Amino acid sequence: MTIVLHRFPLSHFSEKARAALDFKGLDYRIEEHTPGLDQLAIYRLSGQRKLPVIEHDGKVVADSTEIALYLERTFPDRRRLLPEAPEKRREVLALEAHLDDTLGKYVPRVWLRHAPREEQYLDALGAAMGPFGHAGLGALAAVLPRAEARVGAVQRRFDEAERAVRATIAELSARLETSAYLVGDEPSLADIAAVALVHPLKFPPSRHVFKPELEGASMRGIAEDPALARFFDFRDRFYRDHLR
Ligand SMILES: N[C@@H](CCC(=O)N[C@@H](CS)C(=O)NCC(=O)O)C(=O)O
Repeated sequence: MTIVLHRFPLSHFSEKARAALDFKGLDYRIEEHTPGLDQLAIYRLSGQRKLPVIEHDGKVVADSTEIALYLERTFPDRRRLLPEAPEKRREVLALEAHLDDTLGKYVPRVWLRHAPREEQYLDALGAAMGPFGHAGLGALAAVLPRAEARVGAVQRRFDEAERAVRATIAELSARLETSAYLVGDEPSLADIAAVALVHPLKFPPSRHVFKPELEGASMRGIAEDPALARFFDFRDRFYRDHLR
């Protein structure tokens, strides 16, 4: 039975679940949602309001990690997200949890901080989201830099987020100096989490990006920063080699 993935189009946690479906080579259909009223339907379906959620064979699973573990349990014959060896498995799960706590938590704030300065990126996003989205992004771009300058607390939260994202990407790049993938020489759920959770900072080469205009659209201040380039190169290669 085809799996249904409910997602918010720009959501990095949704992208993580989608990447896990792709990696396992499963057939799935995407249902797009908009934050706000749609979340009532999500609540009715899953008992909570966040996405991603999948439906499969009468079951409903929420949370990107739970979804990946469900797919691994339900489709053991497909490509493995987790290594067999217990020690490696623990390492993959620990790194994935760390990435949820760092990239998962802080990427949206880094996105917010950089969005107003990223004209080309905002144009691509505006084109993908239509006139309503475009107007909303314009307002955001006008308001945020003033808020950041005036409110020290906003500035501090943005600083904290950017430090955390940069430190995490530096850790990942260091791992990639000694192995082909983040945990050893086989791809795993840790790679899926890493490549997907930076989603809105540079949209990947994937036919499942929300709109084709977004493919490759990049927040240059982050994704093209030479200090982070090794990781983003790995990210794009991973999509080409392992995802659709
Ligand atoms: N731990 C969850 C986090 C999911 C999450 O935070 N989703 C965001 C979108 S990226 C969301 O649905 N936010 C809407 C809300 O908080 O109301 C997962 O791994 O899936």
